[in-house]
Amino acid sequence: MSFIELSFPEKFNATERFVDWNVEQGRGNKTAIYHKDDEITYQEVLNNVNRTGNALKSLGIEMENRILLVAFDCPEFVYTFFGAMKIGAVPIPTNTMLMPEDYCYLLNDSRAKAVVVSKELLPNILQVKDKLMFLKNIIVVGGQVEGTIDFYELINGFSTECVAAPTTPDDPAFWLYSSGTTGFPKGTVHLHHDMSYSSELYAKGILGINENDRTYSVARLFFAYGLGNGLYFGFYAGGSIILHPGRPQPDHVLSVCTRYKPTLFFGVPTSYNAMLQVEGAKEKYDLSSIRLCASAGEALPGSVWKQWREMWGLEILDGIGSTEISHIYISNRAGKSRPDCSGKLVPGYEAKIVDGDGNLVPTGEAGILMIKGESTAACYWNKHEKTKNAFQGEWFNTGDRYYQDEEGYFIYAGRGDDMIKAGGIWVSPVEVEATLMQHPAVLECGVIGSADDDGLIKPKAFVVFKEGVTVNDELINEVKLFVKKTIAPYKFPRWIEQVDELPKTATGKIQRFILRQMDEQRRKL
Ligand code: 3UK
Repeated sequence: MSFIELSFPEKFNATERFVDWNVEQGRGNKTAIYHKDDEITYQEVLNNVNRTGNALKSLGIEMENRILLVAFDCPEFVYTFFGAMKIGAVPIPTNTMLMPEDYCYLLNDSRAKAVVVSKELLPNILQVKDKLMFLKNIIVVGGQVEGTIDFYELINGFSTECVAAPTTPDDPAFWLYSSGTTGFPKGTVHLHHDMSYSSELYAKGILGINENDRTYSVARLFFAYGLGNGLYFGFYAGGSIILHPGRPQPDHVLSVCTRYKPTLFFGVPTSYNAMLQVEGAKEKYDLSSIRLCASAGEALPGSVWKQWREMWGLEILDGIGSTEISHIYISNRAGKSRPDCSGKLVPGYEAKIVDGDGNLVPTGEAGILMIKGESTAACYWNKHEKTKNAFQGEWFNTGDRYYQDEEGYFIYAGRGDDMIKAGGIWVSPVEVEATLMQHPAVLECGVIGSADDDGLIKPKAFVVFKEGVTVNDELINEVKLFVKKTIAPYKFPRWIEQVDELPKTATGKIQRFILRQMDEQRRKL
């Protein structure tokens, strides 16, 4: 069966399905969220979600108004996400690692009327405050700051009852911004029915999630991957979720697993690899509660898959998903997973692999992967041309190159464009290049993704330096640091290779595919 249809009432509000439903099912006293020393029940979550919804309404937030969420993984994230949706408003979880200018763009592009921001991240917003055209309220989580609204001061005192806005299954529910090669990130508009589909098809269908599960995701809630793993899958099934703020350092992640005992663990290849490097991990930490591990965001190197199995006796299910499809649509299965392979189609989704003209390619040949499924976003906000390119009728163009073997397994064959996925996060080579160009020593440059010794992709720059510049380690480090400080730090080039010239087209465009070939040849030597 390729099509799985869920039925929705004419009026459907995702918060009622993911939050209220758990209390209706008798889980009011069950722990929904483990966060630091707190255990928060479903009844408490519902009360705070309702309070938040009512409080946002009191600020003048109406149906369809957007609210930007720049917060670490914490209960207030959950209250804002579901509270906003309950009143028909549209929360937009955003990357917490961006620069002030990035938030300026996101706030103006989305026209969010309010931002809910973790106190530590507030300076990023305040720095660009004068340029914000639509923002009216700054709500701060984690401490009082003059001139802003304290989250708990705002919501306390509001009723714990809140009638859901009369949304339909097809109303906008939340947005997530996704980066492309050129231009600004695109607001991906998800509808109220989308989370039910990805929960049903992937979380239930592939992981068999149920109310006894406890989820823990290394990928943060602001990623589409983390949002499902770390939040709404658990609530969909009436299970429990473990939230942990702070940077996901490998020893920290292992100690969270040991302490809170997740049954479903979600990582990205970079985090699995980093955990494998922790000395004496087997003696210090206990992962015996975990029944399944998943990986997504970038291809999982077979070597990491093997080492993890040897060390912990656990299989990692690699799967590919995207912000636009909400979550994973091709995945390995428990007991049948294969290294260096994304697995098979998740039942409920359809896939086709096509050539440049949109014709199907023969089995075994690589082409562009197109996906069809009910969790797919409606469009990119305010970006009609990009929407037309990516959302083609019912099909979504993933931009990934894949081939399928005789048994139906899908094997990743690289991106169809120049985008880099590093540590599971998008990096646009164009943005890194533009930043490098601002450094006084740089004449020209080209940026690609290059594999490190563990097979994980990171940005690498080929640079032509200006005449008269002395190129030594000091300068190289200075240039790297310059990028790290100018744009989000994870985007900086881990390697800089000096070249005399760059390969270009007749019209002067840098040919990154030739740089990739040069890089690969050099690695083989
Ligand atoms: C790449 C992979 C090879 C691929 C995501 C799970 O990563 C997620 O969403 P994004 O929008 O990026 C999507 C792109 O990332 N990719 C993701 N997983 C794999 N490449 N193997 C993989 N296993 O280029 C894809 O188009 O950031 C992942 C669930 C939800 C997600 N949003």
